[in-house]
Amino acid sequence: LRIESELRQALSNNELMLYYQPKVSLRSGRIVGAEALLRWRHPVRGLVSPGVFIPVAEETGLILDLGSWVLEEACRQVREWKDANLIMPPIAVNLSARQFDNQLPKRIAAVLERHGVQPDQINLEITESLLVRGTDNVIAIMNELVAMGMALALDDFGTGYSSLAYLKKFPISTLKIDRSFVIGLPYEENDCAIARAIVTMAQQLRQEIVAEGVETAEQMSFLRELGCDQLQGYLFSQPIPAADFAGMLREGK
Ligand code: G
Ligand code: G
Ligand code: MN
Ligand code: NA
Repeated sequence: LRIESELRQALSNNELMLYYQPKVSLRSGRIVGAEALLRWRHPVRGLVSPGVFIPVAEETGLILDLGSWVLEEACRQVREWKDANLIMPPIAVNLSARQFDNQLPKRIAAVLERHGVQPDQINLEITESLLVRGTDNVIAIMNELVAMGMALALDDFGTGYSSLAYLKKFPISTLKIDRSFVIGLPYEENDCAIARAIVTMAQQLRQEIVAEGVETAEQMSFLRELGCDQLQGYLFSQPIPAADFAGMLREGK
C-alpha cells in the first residue's frame, strides 16, 4: 500500500526515468536497437528496481498510468535525439497485458503524432501471458498496431505457457529468448537444446531472434553459430541513462 501511494507521487514528482539497454547485431557488432527500462529514483530509498514496483503497479492498475508515461517519455526522448541529428535505431517499450485494450492503438498513434515520431521508430515488447489470454480481440489489436507500422516482439520467450502453435496466430516479428535459457550456454546441454529449438523455429516463422541476458563471449559465439540475430546483455552493456546511450550512438558503436 505504501509503495502504491509513493508510486503515484513518483509519477507526478518526476521520479521515474527510462534507462536504455542496447541491442547489438551479431553480424555487424553494431547497435541496432535498445530496450527502454523503467527506473524509479526514490528520494529516500534510492534506485528502486522495477522488479519490485511493476508487480505492485500491475496489481493496482497503476500500470496503465505508468505505461502511458513510458510511451510518452520514450517518444519525447526519441524526438529530442532526432532533433540533435542522432541516427536512431528503433527503441522498444514494454507493454503490460493490462494496457492491451481496444483503445491502445489510438492512444499510441496520438502519442507518436504529438511528438512527430514515426511508428517504426518505436517497437513494442509483450509477454506470453497476453497470448495465453489469446482472444480474437488481442489478435485484432495486434493487427491494428502492425497496420500502423509498428513491430511487436515477444519478450521472455519460453517461460510462459503458450504452445508453439500459438505463435503463428499472432503478428509477431521478433522473439526474445529468455535469459534463463542463455545462462547455461554453451555448457548446459538442456539450455543448448532449448536455444537451438527456439532459433530454428523462429527462423521457420521468419522472425528475428534476440537473446537476452548475454554475459559471456562463449554465450555470444554459441548464439552466433545458432544464427541468432541480436544480443542484449551485460556483455555489451547494462541498461544505461539516456545521455550515456546517446554517447554510445555518437561514438558509432
Ligand atoms: O530493468 P530490469 O531488468 O530490472 O526490469 C525488471 C522487470 O521490469 C523486467 O521484467 C522488465 O520487463 C520490467 N519492466 C521494466 N520496465 C518496464 C516498463 O516500462 N513496463 C513494463 N510493463 N515492465 C517493465
Ligand atoms: O523482462 P525483461 O526482459 O524486460 O527484463 C529485462 C531485465 O533483464 C532488466 O531488468 C535488465 O536489467 C536485465 N538484464 C539485462 N541484461 C542482463 C544480463 O546480461 N544479465 C542479467 N542478469 N540481467 C540482465
Ligand atoms: Mn523486455
Ligand atoms: Na525480457
